[in-house]
Amino acid sequence: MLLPNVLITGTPGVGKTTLGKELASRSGLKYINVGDVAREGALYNGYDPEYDCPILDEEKVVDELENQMAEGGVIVDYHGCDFFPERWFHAVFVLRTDNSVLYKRLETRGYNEKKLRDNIECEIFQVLYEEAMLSYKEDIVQQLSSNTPEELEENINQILKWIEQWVKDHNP
Ligand code: DAT
Repeated sequence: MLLPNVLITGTPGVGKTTLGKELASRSGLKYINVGDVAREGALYNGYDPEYDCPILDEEKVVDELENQMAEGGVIVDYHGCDFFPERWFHAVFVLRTDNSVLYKRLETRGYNEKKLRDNIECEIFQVLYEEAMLSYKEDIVQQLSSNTPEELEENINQILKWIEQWVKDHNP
């Protein structure tokens, strides 16, 4: 059976992991957190002293995921999307969160002032939405508001419906 690959992207803290895992458990698709994959395989090619974090080796990450993506039925979670092959994804969902709500979530994570400011700016300037619109066909990119548990539930149901329709359309 053919199954779609779905990308969940957006600024850190918008709810990608929460949504991605729940979606996987309800749809039966496989959940992949790119940050975890990189950590487990040490897929880095440097260290960014300004942001105090390792730099992702994008080529190695793509190589690592290629086989699973080719199989289909994968939900990918990452706060970036311009280095994945465009052909991988059948739908791209960009989660969006209001600044005040996002600020509180990131503060809870213990982010320092700079990291907080950078991430809030990233959301204000809709960096991930623009990146998604530039990297994929516009008609497969969709923004979803992710401020409340009610919206989380709505988003999960909306994506589940989309998956169901895709499976119907591609498995005659
Ligand atoms: P991300 O994976 O984008 O970094 P997350 O899934 O870890 O984000 O969520 C960050 C925090 O916000 C976490 O405590 C769960 C909470 N959260 C996520 N989506 C939410 C929503 N729609 N409404 C309320 N809280 C949410």
